Amino acid sequence: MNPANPVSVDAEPYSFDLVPEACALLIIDMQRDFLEPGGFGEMLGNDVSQLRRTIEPNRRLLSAWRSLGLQVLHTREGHRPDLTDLPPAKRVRGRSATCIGDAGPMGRILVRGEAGHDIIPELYPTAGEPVIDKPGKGAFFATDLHAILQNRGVKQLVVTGVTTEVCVNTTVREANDRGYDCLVPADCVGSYFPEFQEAGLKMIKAQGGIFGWVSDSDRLLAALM
Ligand code: TIU
Repeated sequence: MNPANPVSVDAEPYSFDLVPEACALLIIDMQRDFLEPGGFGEMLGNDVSQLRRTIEPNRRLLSAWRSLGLQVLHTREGHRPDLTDLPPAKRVRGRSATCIGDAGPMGRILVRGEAGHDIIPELYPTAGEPVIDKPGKGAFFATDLHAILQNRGVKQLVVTGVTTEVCVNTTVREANDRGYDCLVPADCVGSYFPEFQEAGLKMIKAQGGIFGWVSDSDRLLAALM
């Protein structure tokens, strides 16, 4: 593969011309707090086992990106230990018995530096892969993600991670408005709700790809490798 030449990825609503050197893999919030019991996802009343099917396809994609020497970035949703960046509205939303910042089995929920806030071991970042700590759902809000992507010549994003209709969709919409082409591999994103998984992907690719493209890891890897 020549990194400067586009490769055509079979996708909906039509094929995606991926330019490897300008296309980063952006893995959203594959944190223990969302994928393991006792974290934020479970605190919100969700069955976290729903998301675990995304781990293996993400691991394959990450391994391919690394072996090709392409760019990888990771994000983590969470807050400062003093919670000064946590909007009061976000803290009390859901009226659950435990809130962001409270102690849980994996440390304080959704707080930076705690075990639950960190990325799952299967997809752990390596040196040179930026980790973007974000206080909101979108990865561009109150972060330096856009600057890092611009400085590195990134124009396209393969967006994976959790959850499809929340942080993945919010980030794809933010990226689209900033001029990035986004491709979402369906098996590499997950929702606690099957109907939101389906709708979340449809919303991206409808209307001629209003926010981007949808494909899957097999089709993406077949084009790249
Ligand atoms: N609750 C839910 O589905 N998601 C989040 O709160 N954050 C992310 O999607 N990362």
